[in-house]
Amino acid sequence: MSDLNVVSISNARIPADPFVARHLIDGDWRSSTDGATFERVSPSHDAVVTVACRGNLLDVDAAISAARRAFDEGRWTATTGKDRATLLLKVADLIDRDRERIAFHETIESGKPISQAMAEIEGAADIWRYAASLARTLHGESHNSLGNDFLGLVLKEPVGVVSIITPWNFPFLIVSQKLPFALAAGCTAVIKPSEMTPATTVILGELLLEAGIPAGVANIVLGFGDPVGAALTTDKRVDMVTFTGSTAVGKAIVETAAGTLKKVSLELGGKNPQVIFPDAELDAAADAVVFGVYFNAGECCNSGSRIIVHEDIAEEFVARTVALSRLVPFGDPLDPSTKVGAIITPEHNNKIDTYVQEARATGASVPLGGKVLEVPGLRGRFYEPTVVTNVTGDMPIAREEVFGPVLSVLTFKTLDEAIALVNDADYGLSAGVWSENVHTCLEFARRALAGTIWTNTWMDGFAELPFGGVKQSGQGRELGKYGLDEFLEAKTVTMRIGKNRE
Ligand code: TXE
Repeated sequence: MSDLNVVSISNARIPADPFVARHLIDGDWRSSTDGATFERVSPSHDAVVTVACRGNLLDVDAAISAARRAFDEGRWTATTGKDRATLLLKVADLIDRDRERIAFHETIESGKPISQAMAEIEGAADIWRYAASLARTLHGESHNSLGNDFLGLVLKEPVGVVSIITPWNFPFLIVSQKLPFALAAGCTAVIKPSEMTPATTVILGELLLEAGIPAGVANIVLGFGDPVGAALTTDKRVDMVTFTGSTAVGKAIVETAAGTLKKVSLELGGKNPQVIFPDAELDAAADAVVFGVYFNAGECCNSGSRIIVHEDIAEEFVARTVALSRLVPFGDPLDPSTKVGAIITPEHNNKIDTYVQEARATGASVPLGGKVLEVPGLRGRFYEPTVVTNVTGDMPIAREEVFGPVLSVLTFKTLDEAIALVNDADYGLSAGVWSENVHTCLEFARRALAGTIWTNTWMDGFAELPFGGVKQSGQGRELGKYGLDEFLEAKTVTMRIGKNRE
């Protein structure tokens, strides 16, 4: 452990009183009908940081009724794009105003470093602003080439009531990739944040009320997948479910939503490869690999957890990666210098370790890390930055989402072999290529099966560009104009016109 860069304990402290999180239903903050609550314990300090109301079926029913009423009465749909944009921009300004408070709660609930939480909140504000621009430019089509007797209109109408179910790894960012687009489209919503990280969605609810959102347009129900999440996918008054989380729950949602044939949009897991060619700018590639695998402690659907490196440079590239990994500050998430914080739960820390030990037992080598990390002064759960080499394509560590700070290294000889390794996966979220040859990059971009391709970079995201997966990484897209389209239906109006009407 001594050769790792461990940040022990910062001066920042966990508050003595936990954050109290209630449901937001029809414009009011409410406790659960049965008074039940649950606690969230900080992953880094082992202290209760949030006490949240534990939703039940009556709470879900009240929230869906409110969202349905708000939609059907036109409380939101009847507003102009300008009005919606004005509200979204106000929310963005309030997010900026409160970013330190939001980032602090995001950090103490999730264990992510405070500097990265701040960047996440700033990115989220930018997305709210981008969605405001879409609210003002939303339009349909007219078709005047149907002959003299007909005019065709395609109206873009809101889908209706949307259930938004989010995970714990980027709680504020992910709700911001969904809700502002739903609101820009004219939908109303019921949001269920992860039971691990409810606080920042509740703070968003406060900001929505302060910005003047009408009652019932955005509701929040706190609690667990069973019963809250599940009820939000089966109720026939809900028109669409948008979900980010595990592939297993995504599949379950497709089944439960099928009963009422709801529209379902899913952003699920990934096992994202980066292919490194010998002509790549290796310093930049190594930097990006280290960032890509340790960012958010690897608890990231876009984690660059699978490196496929040309065999001529594999030894040198692994040596650089290991050396850089030793420099990354791991430890107390509240210290501004920390780059990698705590793991979400003790169970998840054990799961990460199991992947590493299984790989070791079946022939892989572990030149760096490979065990639970002790951080002096903290009673939390951390995992060492870990590099695993001699990995083969059939090992679980190369195929499944580890969701931890663990890099698997495979090697290749030819472009065809690299593409075959990339595409031999159940997932297809993102993939990267490092080469100074533009033809290599373009061929890779066209042949790799993934929703996003990065060439000579990793994990850069823009509100303007769509994000989502192919294969078992999901369906539908977030962000960009595609992110708005998810929440719209096309309605065709065929008009008979002109003199020959009778
Ligand atoms: O996710 P879940 P978890 C992966 C990652 C991680 C694993 C488990 O590998 O280790 O998933 O994480 C709600 N109907 N990702 O357990 O269970 C739940 O309450 C409706 C990848 O946290 O999928 C939470 O709000 N909803 C991912 C949300 O679903 C249900 C991000 C996500 O929980 C439900 C997070 C049900 N039956 C984890 N069961 C990514 N794409 O980045 C649970 N939920």
